[in-house]
Amino acid sequence: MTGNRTFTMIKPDAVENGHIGAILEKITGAGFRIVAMKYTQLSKRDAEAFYAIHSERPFFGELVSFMTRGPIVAAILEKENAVEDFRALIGATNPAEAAEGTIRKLFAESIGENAVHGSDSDENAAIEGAFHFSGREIF
Ligand code: RTP
Ligand code: MG
Repeated sequence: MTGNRTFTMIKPDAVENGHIGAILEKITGAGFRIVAMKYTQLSKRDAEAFYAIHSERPFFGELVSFMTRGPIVAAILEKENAVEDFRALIGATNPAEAAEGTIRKLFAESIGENAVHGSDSDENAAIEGAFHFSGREIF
């Protein structure tokens, strides 16, 4: 039932700023169940592979160095309509444009350092979840 799952990362800026607990509270408070979770750090190779779709964009180098500069929390979340509902919960890519009460509005600093990732489709949610977790780590 891939339609019921999404993948997220709490990015290095939010970890550095001490927002892990508050962000997890927002996520579980919105009705998402954590089915997999780890505290880890991406290597340059990991980040380049994860964000390969953006490799031609002008911000790619900045994105890879940001995403590798410190630890992240990676998680798979389960809820009805997970992908769309989670994108609504995190808000627009640019926190300046994110709706009030969204995670990016509350905790993000800039369009590049924007606190959280959320998968943009069911297909990518499955790919991204499998990138970080083996079957034994998903509950
Ligand atoms: P995400 O994939 O992290 O959930 O973010 P998103 O869908 O809202 O945005 P996307 O277009 O997929 O961009 C991926 C990440 O790249 C960084 N970015 N920097 N400097 C810039 O103009 C810029 N634009 C995007 C952000 O970290 C964004 O979340
Ligand atoms: Mg995206």
